[in-house]
Amino acid sequence: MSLPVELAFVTSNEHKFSEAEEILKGVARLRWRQESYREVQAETLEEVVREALTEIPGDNFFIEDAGLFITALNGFPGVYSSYVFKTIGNEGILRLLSGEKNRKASFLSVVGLKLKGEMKLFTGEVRGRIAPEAKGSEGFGYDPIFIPEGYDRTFAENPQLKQRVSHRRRALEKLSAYLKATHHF
Ligand code: ITT
Repeated sequence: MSLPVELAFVTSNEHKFSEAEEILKGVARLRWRQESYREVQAETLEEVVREALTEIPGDNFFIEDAGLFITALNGFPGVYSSYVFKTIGNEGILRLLSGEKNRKASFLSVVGLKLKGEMKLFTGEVRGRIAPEAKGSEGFGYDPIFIPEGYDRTFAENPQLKQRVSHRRRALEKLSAYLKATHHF
């Protein structure tokens, strides 16, 4: 029996790395390349990921870019999620939505794989809504204000649920299926 493929996850975010390690258990041996890379200004996560994949040196690694897309704000913060989180944060998002009835939002994840010189993208989405107030202390980023569809607690209150239904889980499941199907492991 062949050993699982060894893959590096290039990310500066330790939470993302532990989520991925858990999801890819048995399919890939994950190594953490704790690096941040330049993200171009683009209108979609796919473009950001494609561009970054061509710039990051090395082979047999993947990256993942995520964003929170809020319907009432026409998809904002979307590709600007990182900057918006650093500047106005969860409280700022809640202020922007104060008095707004439509609280629909989605998390999107785009995983970009470079394996044996070939590039491949996998996407995942989880729909939900923005909570009336920030709740919970697990997870990271926008987790305290995001409630997945069909539930009433935030990702930060229920990390086990996040692991099951998240955008990242869905994108990484596709990566996992690809690795299995192409016998790269
Ligand atoms: P990288 O080094 O992998 O880029 P990052 O933390 O910069 O790590 P992203 O650019 O993908 O990650 O994330 C954009 C923003 O969205 C950032 O502020 C994150 O905190 C937030 N975010 C990403 N995934 C999230 C998740 O699963 N739950 C909550 N917030 C998330």
